[in-house]
Amino acid sequence: MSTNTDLANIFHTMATILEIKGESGFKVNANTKVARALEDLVEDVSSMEDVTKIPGVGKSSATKIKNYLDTGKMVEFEELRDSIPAGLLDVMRVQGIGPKKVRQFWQEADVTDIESLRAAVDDGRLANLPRMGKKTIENIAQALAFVESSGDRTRLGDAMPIAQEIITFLERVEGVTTITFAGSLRRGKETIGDIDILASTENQEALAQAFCNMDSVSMVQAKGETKCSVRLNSGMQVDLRVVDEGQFGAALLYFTGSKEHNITLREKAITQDKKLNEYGLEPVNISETEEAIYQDLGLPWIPTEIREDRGEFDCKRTPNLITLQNIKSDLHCHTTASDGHMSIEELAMQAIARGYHTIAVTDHSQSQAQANGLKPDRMRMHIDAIRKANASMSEITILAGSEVDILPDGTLDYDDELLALLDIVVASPHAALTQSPDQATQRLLAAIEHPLVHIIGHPTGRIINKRKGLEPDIPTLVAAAAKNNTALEINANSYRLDLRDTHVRAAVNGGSLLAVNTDSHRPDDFNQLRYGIFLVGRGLVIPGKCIKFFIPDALLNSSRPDF
Ligand code: DGT
Ligand code: CA
Ligand code: CA
Ligand code: ZN
Repeated sequence: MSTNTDLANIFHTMATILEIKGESGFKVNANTKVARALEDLVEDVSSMEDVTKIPGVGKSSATKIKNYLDTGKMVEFEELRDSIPAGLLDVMRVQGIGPKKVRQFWQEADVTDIESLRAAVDDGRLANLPRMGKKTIENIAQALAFVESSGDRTRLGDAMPIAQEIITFLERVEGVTTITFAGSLRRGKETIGDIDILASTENQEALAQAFCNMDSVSMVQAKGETKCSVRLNSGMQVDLRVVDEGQFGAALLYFTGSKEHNITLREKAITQDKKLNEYGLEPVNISETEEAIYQDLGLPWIPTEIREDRGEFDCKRTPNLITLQNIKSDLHCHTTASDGHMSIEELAMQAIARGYHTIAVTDHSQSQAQANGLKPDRMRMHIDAIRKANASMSEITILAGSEVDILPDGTLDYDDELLALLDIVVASPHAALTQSPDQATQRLLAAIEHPLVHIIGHPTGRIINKRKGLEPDIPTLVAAAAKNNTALEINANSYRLDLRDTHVRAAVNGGSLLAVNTDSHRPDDFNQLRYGIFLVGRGLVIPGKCIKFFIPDALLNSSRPDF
């Protein structure tokens, strides 16, 4: 995570805590404003001479920022965080509970964490609060059950920056020769149980010491020569395993998993009278690296994303997975016209910086009032503005599009006349996400079959660890998408990752097109593409087979790209 993002998160959290504590709106807003400014900031805050140049950053915020840049900590934030019960912020993970409700539940029903919220729901304490309708309680109970069932797993997009920071820090410890992450993180799973780090070093003691003494560690659970386990302030667990350099490949293979992949691999070894474990493959030929071990077992190297024992052993060659460099366009992005934080030009600059040939501006349609969705008249003017920007920038093609709501009954939020003016229509479900599976299937089918729709955006609308989203019949949708040449989106935002890996695989097998998009609202969001790439790999989407999106001709030869 960048320093800008780290700091923005801190200011957002401060705003939330202040609101929970019932502080004035002025104080809350001041922090939110700083957070937003940091998110929008293009340059790295740590390289700025004078942070008061950032809009909204006054003297006192500047002091806090400086404190953080100098020490890696912000005293005021830590004091504020420690002034409320430790589990209170977790309560916000429950969909529909914002700071105001958290405050009410805390003050009036003794809710301090997820567990006490559960108790308050069960014993009727919440229902007895003023202005608390039966429907609201039902919704909270349902959302709470989802949070409870998702357990302690951390989103990939939250775990990855933490792991990278730890590795960057440990790489510099004296004696370390090799260090990398393994486990579900290396496989790019959507959520991570714990972070697994694997290292070789000439000084085990120094590495264990450095690892267990990191600033971010709240508790050391095990500290040995070859294995250490810690819990971080964020709640995540991190395992560090130290292995001999010569056994690194075997250990990396073992600790990357999945367990299911390992078991099948070991069985394959046994049928060849060989023995595979975390220390190596016996009898040993050339088994120092992962590649060599697979080769010794008569297999191609298997990309980490597909090591789930879901058919990967049938690969005759290493599949040629899509990489970040293959992506040359983004077809779902927002500007300040709706709820984005970039102008059309800023969006285009971000795309140019990433070497894209095409960017689509897809702001929200009219029903998304809270996201400042565009009424038809304003949309028409926006289209003109996009075309003007496109004409003035020769380095990139800017498509005029919209992210049009798929209304609960499957109709679209703009009439056909307006949709026909657009180069690209991304149709997405945003509301009524608790519909029955049947209703959801019919709703999405209608959009897939609509002749003016190109892409179905985040088809289920789920939010990882927060909202289950729609549960349509995926095979039905895939078949219809293939037939109608409508692409299904792989939304790369790490809160969404929607379609999910199993759906993507079904879409690939069913022959439908896929579009990996970032749904960017801020400059930093473009970097979420990496999580979409993991998902593309896990779904085995191969270049040329499905993603016609990335071939310039398909996008440039007509004003309405022919997918
Ligand atoms: P997670 O942390 O729940 O997201 O999932 P993983 O896959 O990271 O699992 P974890 O952290 O429990 O263990 C890391 C790797 O170690 C795992 O992917 C495969 C290997 N492993 C762990 N337990 C076993 C086991 O009982 N048998 C085998 N063959 N491998 C195991
Ligand atoms: Ca793990
Ligand atoms: Ca582990
Ligand atoms: Zn969007």
